[in-house]
Parts: sequence; structure tokens; C-alpha cells
Amino acid sequence: MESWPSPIVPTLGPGGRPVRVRDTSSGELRPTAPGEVARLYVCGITPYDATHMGHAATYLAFDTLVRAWRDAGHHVHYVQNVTDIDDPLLERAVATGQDWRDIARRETQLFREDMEFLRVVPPDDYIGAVESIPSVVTCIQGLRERGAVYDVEGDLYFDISADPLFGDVSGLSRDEMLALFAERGGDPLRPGKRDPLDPLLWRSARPEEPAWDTPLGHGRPGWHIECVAIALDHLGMTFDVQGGGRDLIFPHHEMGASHAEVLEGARPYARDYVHAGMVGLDGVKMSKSLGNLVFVHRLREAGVRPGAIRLAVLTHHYREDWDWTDAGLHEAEERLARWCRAASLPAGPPAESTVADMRVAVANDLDTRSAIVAVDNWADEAIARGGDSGEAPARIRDAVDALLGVDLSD
Ligand code: 5CA
Ligand code: ZN
Repeated sequence: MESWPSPIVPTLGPGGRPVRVRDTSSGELRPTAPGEVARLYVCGITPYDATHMGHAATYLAFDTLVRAWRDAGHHVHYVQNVTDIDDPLLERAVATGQDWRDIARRETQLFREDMEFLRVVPPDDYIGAVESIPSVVTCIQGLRERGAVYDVEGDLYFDISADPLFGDVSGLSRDEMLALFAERGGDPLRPGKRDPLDPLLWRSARPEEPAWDTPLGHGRPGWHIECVAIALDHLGMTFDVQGGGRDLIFPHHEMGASHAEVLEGARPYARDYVHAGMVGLDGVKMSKSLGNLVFVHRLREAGVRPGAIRLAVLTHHYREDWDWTDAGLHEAEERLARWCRAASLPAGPPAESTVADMRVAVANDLDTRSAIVAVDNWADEAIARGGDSGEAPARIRDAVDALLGVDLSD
């Protein structure tokens, strides 16, 4: 699929720091990306509705990782999927009388426009589930050769007992897994399954549902195997970071790791599993199914600047759960105005220690909050000095742009 145009990311030269992130599986803060190329997979949208601030916050978290890695001197190979065939799309199509393909096309295009507006660095490979069906089929055939697939009335399931290390991504108890599996698209109660937690790999064709002719029969892919097929195709085994929101830890990332490790007979699937917190509205997780949403395109249409949206998100640590509020957006707009004012003065305080503090902060588990405090301090001093003496603020503008994606010149 087409990705979206990239913003220009300034380079800051020597002095970038090695990046550490918290890995969900081990619970540790770990150094990332030992190689020259940092390999990242972030789970993309299911395009049945517009991008809300929860999605945007998750993509901004991983955008910060991309920027921190680049600053540390890595080339980044970034892959993201689009779940352009799945139950929620088909349900929305039935509910609204539209073609599921038109919904997917329209909402994916809106997502691209939102990401471009927010100055998010695009993935190098932006891959749809539908275009990946041949790869999904190859993966399922490979799992079948390893004895990890069985049939329930024509649908194919993954046998989690094929993976002796099943559960090591989430570290959840079986009861917790069962509850989340039922809540997040699983079918623990279906008769004929060997284990209630076994996930669907392939769904045979149902009347009125789209299906593809493949060596596995007429049907469509399950969810977890979609991301595995795309990640293995484009990044290969043992890539650096598997990212997404916290709601994907179980079952999605647990199942993905399990599929890939059984298929490849190697581990780990990803070195680190990194998860962003959930963004809510008035104390409730923002979700398409609940309808309590703040859409990026609505803010865009209301004339809110992308830098203000970025700062409203990046003042929170990416791992925390937080609520989107008008007050938070207003505070971010005021901060952006103050930063722009400071950066437009002819001279200001020396930049280098502020830039160094920002680089340390983002490399330390994407601590954008501390990076923002460093810029606040610089801006306060610049305004207090009144622009009479000191350094030109170009270096600060570059660092704010490179690391936080905020353009102070617009
Ligand atoms: N297509 C799948 C992933 S393969 C999917 O989860 N799509 S989604 O549209 O539901 O979510 C897209 C991304 O936004 C996921 O990483 C998800 O974890 C994240 N996300 C969803 N809701 C929120 C929220 N309220 N706060 C933060 N992140 C969220
Ligand atoms: Zn995914």
C-alpha cells in the first residue's frame, strides 16, 4: 500500500544516545537495536472508523522511538500493517450498507492524512492484510507441517500446546488470559477446540462474507497471523521492537510471538515488546466500539496546530494511561506559542546543554516529558533575556523538530 509523505527530520550530528525501552515481556528497561539497522513493527489500524487520539498517541510514541533511533545513528526499517479485512469492518459494512472495501479505503486514506498532518515519520513498508493473504497462507502451511494446526468445521486453529513457552510475552495467569481472550476477539467457548485459548488462523468462507481462493480453501485470514506474515516477510525473525497499544499485549502479541517461534523453530520473535498506555476520555478508554472519541481530523478541521496536538500527547509518558482533555490541549497550545516566541528571538541562551538533556531524555525510554521540561527552561530564559545576547536559536529549533516532531517556525 501507499504510505504517506515523510516530514523532513533534521539531523543533529554526533551526540545521540543509545536508546533504552521497557520490554513488556521481561519488565526490564533494556538497550535496543544492537545492529546498524533498527527494525520496528508497529501494529496498524483496523480502518472501519477515523483515527482517534488514542491511536494517534500510540503512533506518536513509536514516532518518538524512530526519531530517537535516528538520532542515535541507526537506519530504521519500519513496518506497519493495515487490518483491511476483519470482523469489525464487515460489521460496519452491514450496519451502514456500504462496501467493506470502500470503508477500508476511505478510512485508511484519512489515517494517512492525519499522520502526515501530525508529522509522523511513515513506515518504509505499509502493508494491508488483503495483499498479504499469500504470505499468510504460506505461514499457516508451515505451521501445519510442524503439527501446530487443526481443523474445527473447516476453520483452522493454532494449537498453543505446540509452544512450550506460550505466555512469556504477557506473563499473565491462565484466568487473566481467558478473560482477555473473550474480550478481545477470541472464541474461548467454541466447541471442538483443543484449548479454549487456541486462536483462529483461517476462517472458511461464510455466506455474505468476502473470501479468497487459496491452497487452504476458500476463506480469509485470522488476525494474529496477519501481523506475523507481514513482519517475517519484511523484517525477518528477531527484529528489534514489536510495538502497539497496551490492549495488544494479550492475545495479539502473545499469539504473534507464539506463531512465529513455532513456525521458525527459533526465538525470540521480537527482542523487545513495547506498549503504549491507553488514552481515555472522561475516565473511559477511547474506543471505536464505545464511541467516546476525539478524532484527529476534527481537531485538524478546527484549526488546531499539529505541534499543539503533539505536545498535548508528549507531555505524558507513553506508558501511562491518561485522559485527553480540552485543558490539556489548551496548555499545549500555550506552550507551543511560548516556544515559538522564544525561538523567533534573534538570540537566546546557549543551546547545547538543552539539546543534550533532550537527547538523554528521549533515549531513556522515550521520556518526552523531561525533554519538554528542558525546552521549557530554555524558552523561559530566552524570553527573560529578551533576545539581546547569546546564541541564535536555530539549534534548539532543529532539536525540537528532530526529537519531538514539533516545527517552531510555522
Ligand atoms: N489492526 C489492529 C492491530 S494489528 C488494531 O488493534 N487496530 S486498532 O485500530 O484497533 O488500533 C490501532 C492501534 O491503536 C493499536 O496499536 C492499538 O493498541 C492502539 N489503540 C487503540 N485504542 C487506543 C487507545 N484508547 N489509547 C491508545 N492506543 C490505542
Ligand atoms: Zn497487529
